[in-house]
Amino acid sequence: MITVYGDEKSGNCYKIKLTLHLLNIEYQWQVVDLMKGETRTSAFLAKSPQGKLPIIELTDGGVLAESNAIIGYLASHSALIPEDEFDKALMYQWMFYEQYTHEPCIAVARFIQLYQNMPVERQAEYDALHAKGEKILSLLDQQLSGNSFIIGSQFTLADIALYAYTHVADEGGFDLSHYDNINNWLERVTQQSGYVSMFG
Ligand SMILES: N[C@@H](CCC(=O)N[C@@H](CS)C(=O)NCC(=O)O)C(=O)O
Repeated sequence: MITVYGDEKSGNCYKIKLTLHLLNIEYQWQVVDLMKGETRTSAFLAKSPQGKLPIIELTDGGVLAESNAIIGYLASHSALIPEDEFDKALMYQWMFYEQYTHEPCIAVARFIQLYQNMPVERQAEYDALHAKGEKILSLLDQQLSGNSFIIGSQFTLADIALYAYTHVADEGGFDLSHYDNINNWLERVTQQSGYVSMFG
């Protein structure tokens, strides 16, 4: 059975859980509390030299890191990855966008607010992330105008990757109420067969 090492509040870890549930794959979840320094222990670093969550460990001992690589592995040959090569590339385009632009902004603002409880020394950074974050959310809202899902009519890994931190963006101080397309899309994601919530 696959073992997931993860922190329940982490959106990157939630991507793995959501994908496993959508695909009805059995797994066990090993809690690693990053706020207690459990990603820095020698036992964890032996599995994950970067000291980052999530990772998965396979029965043959293989370990995989990076949330979007993990969901790509789990979803191989499933309908979560388009067969059409251009659509597949569009899916990757949005998954790279999530990692390089969306996550470092939305997730970091959420980390400062939710995990760290707004330390004064990070206020300026938090404010700057908010200015960037509104642009990112506007772009996402625009992409979803006329599209049921991120790349069009098909629900793919790009939706899972972007859903993870968008649906909890309010915990980073973002007001999603005026992003109608995002809200309709968030709702559509919850209607996917096998959907599980972050703490479900
Ligand atoms: N690009 C990585 C990001 C991994 C990452 O930053 N993980 C955070 C939790 S969401 C972590 O483990 N932080 C612990 C630390 O930096 O000590 C991914 O998508 O998996």
